[in-house]
Amino acid sequence: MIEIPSKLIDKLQTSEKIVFFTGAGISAESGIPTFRGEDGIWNKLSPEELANFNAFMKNPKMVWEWYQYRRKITHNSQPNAGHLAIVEFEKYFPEVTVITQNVDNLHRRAGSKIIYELHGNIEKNYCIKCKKRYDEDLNFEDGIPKCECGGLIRPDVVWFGEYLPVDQLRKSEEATISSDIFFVIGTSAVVYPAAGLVYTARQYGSFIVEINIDSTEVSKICDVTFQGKAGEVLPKILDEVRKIKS
Ligand code: BV8
Ligand code: ZN
Repeated sequence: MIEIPSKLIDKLQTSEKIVFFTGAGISAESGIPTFRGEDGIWNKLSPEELANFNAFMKNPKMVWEWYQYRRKITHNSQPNAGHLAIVEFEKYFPEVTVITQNVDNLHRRAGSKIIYELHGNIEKNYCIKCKKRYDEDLNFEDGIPKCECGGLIRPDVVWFGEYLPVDQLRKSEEATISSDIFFVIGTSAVVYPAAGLVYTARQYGSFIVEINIDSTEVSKICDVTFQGKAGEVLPKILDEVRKIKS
């Protein structure tokens, strides 16, 4: 039975600006494996071997196979009750912002209006030589998509050692600073600078609510922590919001 603490109910009553900061855990119930859980994709191959530029230049075919595998999973997956509950919040609060570390496009497919993608989007690609964008289907001749200029095409995601898109990070920081409630959902909060947003939220006095099946690096600085699945807890909090706002 999921209990909503009264201090969260009080906060929901008076809040206007809500931020949902999400990680791979919110897409787990859509069938997309997380990175570091027991079924995590990085248990077999480490992130250093796959999600970085040198790995890509050394073995573009292997890295492309990994992204094509993940792209197939995301194409066959649907937004789950957690993504959809976040969209419903937009009916009850004047400002709802999604800041996601996920590249699976599920918040967009669920219908969220304001989304900042800190680590890129698996549906997008660009040529590393001339930067031409290739966001439609790619043609894989010998397993590696090539640009008309002859350059290698890569997924438009942020790899380790790469900078996050400056405008997405700046807008995420602004939304975090002015947020009344900052939800941290389905993230192990070990990857920076994204995870730093939780500390920014705390520094500026946001009410921080964690939803995770485990405890994490940031659990101790949250005002409320739900030990549960995002797809179950978020709809329960939404029910509470409907009661308050009706
Ligand atoms: C940067 C790519 C500046 C896309 C990802 C050495 C050199 C350079 C940088 C560093 C360095 N050492 C450290 C760093 C910083 C590094 C970093 O933070 N490393 C960590 C691992 C120590 N960061 C960077 O490199 C960043 N760039 O710093 O640039 C710079 C530039 C040059 C030189 C120096 C510095 C770039 C970070 C982005 C990396 N790219 N992905 C892709 O292929 O996906 S990170 C990868 O991890 C994903 O993007 C993912 O989003 C992110 C975080 O993982 P989570 O989303 O939290 O997922 P995880 O599996 O970990 O956890 C899932 C959680 O869900 C769990 O807690 C689980 O309990 C929970 N859960 C499961 N099921 C459910 C659930 N919760 C609720 N309900 C459920 N049903
Ligand atoms: Zn090119």
